[in-house]
Amino acid sequence: MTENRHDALGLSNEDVLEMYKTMLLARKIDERMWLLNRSGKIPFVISCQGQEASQVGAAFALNRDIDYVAPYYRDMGVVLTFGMTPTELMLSAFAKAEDPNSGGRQMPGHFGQKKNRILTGSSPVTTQLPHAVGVALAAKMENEKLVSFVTLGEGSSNQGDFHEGLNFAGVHKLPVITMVENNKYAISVPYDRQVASKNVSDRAIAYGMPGFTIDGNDPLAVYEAVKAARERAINGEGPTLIESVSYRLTAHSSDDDDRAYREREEVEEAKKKDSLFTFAAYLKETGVLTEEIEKALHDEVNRVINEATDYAENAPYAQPEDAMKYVYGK
Ligand SMILES: Cc1ncc(C[n+]2csc(CCOP(=O)(O)OP(=O)(O)O)c2C)c(N)n1
Ligand SMILES: [Mg+2]
Repeated sequence: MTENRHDALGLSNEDVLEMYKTMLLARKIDERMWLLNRSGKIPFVISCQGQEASQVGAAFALNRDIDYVAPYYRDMGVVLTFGMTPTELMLSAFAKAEDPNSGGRQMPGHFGQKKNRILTGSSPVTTQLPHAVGVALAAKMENEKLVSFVTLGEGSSNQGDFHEGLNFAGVHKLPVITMVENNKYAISVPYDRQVASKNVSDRAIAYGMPGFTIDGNDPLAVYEAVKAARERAINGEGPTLIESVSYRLTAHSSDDDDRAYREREEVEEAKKKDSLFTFAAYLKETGVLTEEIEKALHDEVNRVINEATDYAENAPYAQPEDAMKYVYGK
């Protein structure tokens, strides 16, 4: 019998099943989006596949009633955990008027939903980081016991916003957790052509904060790291940099062909560590997930995604005049 690791983290069997279900939901929505894209129904997909464990493990460690998240485009697992629904994600994929992110005016993956404290992001990578630091500054100034959580890719950690934001957070000891989702590529560029240091987390020392590199295929490891970072932040001990290492299982986006720059063997090798399988195996070995529960989860997820797809496909587009809404203030 595999050792039960979730008990020690304060997670019940129901909690870890919920984590698994959210990871499965994210994966299956993503897979459906590729089918819809290839059949000409939606224009673009940017995948979470391979990063679900990082996203869901981290989001579960936050307080979903008070914390703020500034997710990046792959973070379907984060926004699902924070309350965005599969139907809302599909409305965004189909660019329909009811899309909560932008009313169908932005590309998919540009998440933003005020009621769930999901910050609106923009397309230049890493701009979300100073925004998240700003939320943490506001929380500190107003003495609110909450944290701000921001994610980005490892390639994006070379943007100026990363250094400026983290330095400011370190100087002012702000309650912000930065999680770099290192999926080993920035479009076609592999890690060793992007970053000179062994780990992205090595940079934390320069900003006066702790830095950790963790297994991003293990949702429990991610949960543990983010939970500890949250506690430090709430106790006034300041920010943390976490680098969660996994692998991008799909091409960069639906407009990219990754066969041009990486070997199939490498992708096949990475699939052996796919968290959807390894976490399911862990849950089975610890007696949490049975064949019966697994089948019921798959059936439910499929039903939810079918309903979300049908709803979004049949929903109305925005009115042309809505294109100018909220663009300029009055
Ligand atoms: C400032 C800026 N430069 C370039 C781009 C184009 N771009 C979009 S995603 C991307 C790759 C980012 O790689 P990484 O940060 O590792 O994230 P990943 O896509 O691998 O999750 C690039 C270069 C952009 N959106 N913004
Ligand atoms: Mg990357």
